[in-house]
Amino acid sequence: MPVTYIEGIKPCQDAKVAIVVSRFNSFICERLLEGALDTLKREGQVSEDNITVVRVPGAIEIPVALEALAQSGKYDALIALGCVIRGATYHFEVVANECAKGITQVTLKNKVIVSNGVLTTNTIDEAVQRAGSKAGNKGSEAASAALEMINVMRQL
Ligand code: INI
Repeated sequence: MPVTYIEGIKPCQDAKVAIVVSRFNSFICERLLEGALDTLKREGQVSEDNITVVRVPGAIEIPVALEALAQSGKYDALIALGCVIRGATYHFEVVANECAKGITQVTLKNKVIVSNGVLTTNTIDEAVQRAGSKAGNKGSEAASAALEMINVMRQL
């Protein structure tokens, strides 16, 4: 018996994708959004008509918006984009952990792909590095993972 391999390619022209992006630290989050949109369109060949962007105040609000989008049943994948910076808040752990926990809950409860592009960094400089400079663009990576997973899930 040959081994069965299930793996995803990236192009996904018919995919419907929603992105939830935080306004907090918007100078970083907007770069993540640019990266995600570029990857969805260029790598995934996803039509602009099939992409929805939802803006929320901060990382804490990301999971509830994801939950509503997941419940709508309209999307093949969701992408979460945000930025939590340790130096900027005393409740870094609360914001970062609750956001991450909520994202995992939404994806497992609804069996919908939620790609996590929420940066959690020690400094603003680390965030800048991951938002389109020397450490790449986490939004683009999240979009790429979403595309791959859409094609994986369609085979499962
Ligand atoms: N939200 C973020 O997305 N990033 C942060 O770094 C942050 N800090 O520093 O506090 C942050 N706080 C706001 C939070 O996400 C909620 O919007 C707010 O608490 C209202 O519910």
